[in-house]
Amino acid sequence: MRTAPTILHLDMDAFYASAEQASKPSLRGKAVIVGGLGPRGVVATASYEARVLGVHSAMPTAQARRLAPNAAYLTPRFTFYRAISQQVMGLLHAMSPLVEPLSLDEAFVDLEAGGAAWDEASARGTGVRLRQEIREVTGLTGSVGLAASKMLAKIASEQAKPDGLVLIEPGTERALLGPMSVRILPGVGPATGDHLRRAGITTVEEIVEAGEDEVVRLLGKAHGHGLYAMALARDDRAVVAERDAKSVSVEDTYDVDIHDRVRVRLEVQRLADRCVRRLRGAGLSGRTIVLKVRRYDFSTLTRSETLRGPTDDPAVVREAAARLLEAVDTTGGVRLLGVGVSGLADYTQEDLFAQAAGEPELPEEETVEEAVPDESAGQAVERRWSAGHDVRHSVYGHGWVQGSGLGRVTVRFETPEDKEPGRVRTFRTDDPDLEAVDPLPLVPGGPVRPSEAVPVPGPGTEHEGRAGRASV
Ligand code: TTP
Ligand code: MG
Ligand code: MG
Repeated sequence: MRTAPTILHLDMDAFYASAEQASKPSLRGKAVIVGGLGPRGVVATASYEARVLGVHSAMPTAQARRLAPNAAYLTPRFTFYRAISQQVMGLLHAMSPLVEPLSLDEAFVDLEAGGAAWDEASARGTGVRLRQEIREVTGLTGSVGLAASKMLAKIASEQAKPDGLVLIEPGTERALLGPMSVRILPGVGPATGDHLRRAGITTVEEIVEAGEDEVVRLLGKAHGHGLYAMALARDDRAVVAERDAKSVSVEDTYDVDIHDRVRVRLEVQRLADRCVRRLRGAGLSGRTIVLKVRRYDFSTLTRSETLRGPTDDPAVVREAAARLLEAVDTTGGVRLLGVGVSGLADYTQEDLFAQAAGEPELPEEETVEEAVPDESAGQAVERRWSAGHDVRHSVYGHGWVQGSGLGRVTVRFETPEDKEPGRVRTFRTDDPDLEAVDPLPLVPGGPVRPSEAVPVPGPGTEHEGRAGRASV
């Protein structure tokens, strides 16, 4: 293990909610909840003002409404968040060639690889500068952890939240970890935590005291050894640049195009099962499920869904692939289908026992739909305006949808540059002066859309796909 705290972990603060607050002056300092707003919706995230009221990610939105009835409830705008994410990742890439993104708002950076830092002082200076740059470029705050290993860097950024920086001095790791809950260790989710607790182990120290043999007896060989090493703060995992991340995938080309939707579904299920067999065979699990479809006209598309944690559970992969397929039009016929899993983890899963991976991400961006003729009735269906999405009125200018229903839509007219909350006006949902538009940049001149198509880790182009182990 290295002796200087030169592994940096960055995580943006209340990412989706902060982006919305930066975008909408009237919501700054207020409880903001971003998530699915339908009856079965879940909270994606809550602003820190809403967390005080007990609202948190993955909570049913209905429950959040009881806890925070006066909060602003918004549907997510993934394209907007992705654009901000790219700006942040760009700053990280400028520091080092070794950047390992974990999600839109989170990444590890090896500062030594870029020569950006070599000791404690230079590491701290780099972290401080990064936080300033993020604020200047995106208008948002991110928290930084610095340590000699990935595990500790991530713990440090968690401690730094919100809007802070924590550096863990090499040599102090074990003393720091000892009294912490076992849940702090990667690979210990609720189920593994319970399992250990029933054996009388609740803190990291108690794992060490129990001894390696006992931990292996409780959790099995692969995970037991790994977890015991983590408890001793031994974590040699390297920061792996995105381009080195491997995927496992399988695909089939059909002699005759498949037209039958039921058959297409069946094939996707079979491919999902085959993909999981390979994944397991390589001792891997992954977070991102990818579906590839080549249509009769050779147009090829990939769709992907990132789960909460890595999985190698066939049911989870099958369900995700089926969900992705639902969004793909296959009416003209299908020549090729593929299923892949990427975002691979090779030593541990989010939760060894529970595999909390079944949670789907929120559905792709709900966009404001233009009037669509209702074929059955021959009438126009009411235009739908999603809460939180940006609009433009030909007279009043730029604003966002505060709410809609009963044929009315309420818009607050304000832009990210405004210092004061803007005015609210109500219109008929079919008002021709009102149109859906892209969000405005948070910082003047900044982008609002991802600069290029986000590379989707797709199933390999080789015949049977690739299988590989993320290099460690
Ligand atoms: P997180 O980094 O876990 O959370 P956060 O950025 O909202 O808050 P903080 O880091 O300050 O604790 O997740 C990043 C984004 O990912 C989050 O803003 C929304 C999304 N997300 C979900 O959609 N569902 C979830 O269950 C979680 C945890 C996050
Ligand atoms: Mg975050
Ligand atoms: Mg995060």
